[in-house]
Amino acid sequence: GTVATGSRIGVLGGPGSGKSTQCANIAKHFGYTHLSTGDLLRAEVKSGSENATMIQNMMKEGEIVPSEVMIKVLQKAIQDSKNDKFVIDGFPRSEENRAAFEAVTKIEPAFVTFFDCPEQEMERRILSRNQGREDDNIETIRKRFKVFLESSLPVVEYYDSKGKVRKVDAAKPVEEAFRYNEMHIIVLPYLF
Ligand code: UP5
Repeated sequence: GTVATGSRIGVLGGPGSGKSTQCANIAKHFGYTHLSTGDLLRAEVKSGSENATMIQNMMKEGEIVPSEVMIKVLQKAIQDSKNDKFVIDGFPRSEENRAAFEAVTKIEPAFVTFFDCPEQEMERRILSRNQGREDDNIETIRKRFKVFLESSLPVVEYYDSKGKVRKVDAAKPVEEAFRYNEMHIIVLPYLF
């Protein structure tokens, strides 16, 4: 692989912390491509590709789909976007995800925005979302929280040890949480 240029921003945070909402804002205001890993997987399920059933079953259980599957899906979306500025929403979800993605693509995010939100608020948001997602039931939500704490938080800790984490108070209303992001993108345009 080659080391591509451009801005890469990773967005991590628990289920319902507001990642997708804010990534859509960032994309719209700053010309980034929003790579929603959850949406990409839901599109795979719909398309009925060879991995569709496996992905669907894993998402129903709140489990992390294998790195090689997710990386292929992401690489395709990156190529299709024809943009070198992108926000990666909701990936990597485990240290294994992260190491595999960096090894395969040579892409490391310039910085990572961490959406910090109390579990109670995340649960409230997901339960009031009502978009028919198969994983938006209380049982699966609890599993998603567990996976987040056990597997995804260590990724945030890893990036934090490299001084790359920008923490957002994601419990704030949408507009306020966005202004915090905006400031960091303007002030810290890490390009590499
Ligand atoms: N809302 C948003 N911001 C708000 C705010 N500031 N105040 C009040 N309300 C706010 O928001 C959730 C809801 O809250 C919405 O109704 C919104 O209007 C409101 P959203 O922006 O969707 O939050 P987000 O953090 O994106 O929540 P989501 O539930 O989508 O996050 P998950 O990380 O759980 O879901 P995702 O779709 O990324 O992944 C689903 C599954 O796919 C995973 O569980 C896993 O099984 C699989 N997956 C992988 O295996 N690997 C991957 O790399 C990615 C996904």
